[in-house]
Amino acid sequence: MEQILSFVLLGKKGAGKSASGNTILGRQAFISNKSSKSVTPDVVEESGMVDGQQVTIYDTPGFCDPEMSENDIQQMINEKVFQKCESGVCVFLLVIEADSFTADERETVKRIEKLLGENRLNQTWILITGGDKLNKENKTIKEFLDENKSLKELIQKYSQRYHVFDNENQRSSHQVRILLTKIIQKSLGLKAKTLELEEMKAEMKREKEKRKQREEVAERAKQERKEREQELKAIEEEHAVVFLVALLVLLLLVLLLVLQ
Ligand SMILES: Nc1nc2c(ncn2[C@@H]2O[C@H](COP(=O)(O)OP(=O)(O)OP(=O)(O)O)[C@@H](O)[C@H]2O)c(=O)[nH]1
Ligand SMILES: [Mg+2]
Repeated sequence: MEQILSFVLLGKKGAGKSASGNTILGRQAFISNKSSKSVTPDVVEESGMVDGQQVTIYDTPGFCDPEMSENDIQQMINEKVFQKCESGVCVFLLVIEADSFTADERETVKRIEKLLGENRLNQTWILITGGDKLNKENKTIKEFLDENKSLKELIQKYSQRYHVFDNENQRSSHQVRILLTKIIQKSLGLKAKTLELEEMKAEMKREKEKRKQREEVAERAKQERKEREQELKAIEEEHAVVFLVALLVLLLLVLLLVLQ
């Protein structure tokens, strides 16, 4: 692709927009940290080469910041983003944290969709941050989405245009390459079937391994239960023998006493 590819990071305050921008560029281009107010108060533009592709990223202030009016944010994005980036290929990344998709977050999505308007929606992708947290919980993205039906529905509405980022692992260029390939292939009108298939296969493999692990644990528990039952049975039998011997001795003593 010859043209500059622009990414516009949009989302709720603290969703991980700036961190995702850093992951894409592979450097600390944007300030990212936990704060009660918006860490990014203005639109910040940074560029770089990503996987041989010239990329420009527009990081935007978070929605739902009590210190910024929504009109201000909308006006800012209109002037500093839409008017600039749309001369080339512009992709909007709707950043959502891999956590429960609350009513508040759903409302933010609606506002962003309104800001983007119908025309830009098919250039919009959902970027789920916190992939590391899912990994720690040993949860696949499929399992996570099954637990969060409204997010799953949102992804369906976006024709499965979504990707998961682990911003804790910003050196992993693989996750960026997959995102880029998916986007480039889709924007060229090709389907990213190969990659989707690759991801699906990897996901199926992970699920299979997890199922196998669960079966092994269940089998071990079954084996241990069986062993415990056998031990108990052996102890019971031992007790029965001791009891019988004691009874015999007692009878013998009684007999001896009677005979005397
Ligand atoms: N564990 C984990 N933490 C993340 C991830 N992405 C972002 N964070 C953390 O989430 C916090 C907020 O990230 P930012 O990148 O500053 O979020 P933002 O959306 O730019 O926030 P504003 O600019 O305030 O709107 C930071 O502490 C990040 O380290 C991720 O993938 N995994
Ligand atoms: Mg930010």
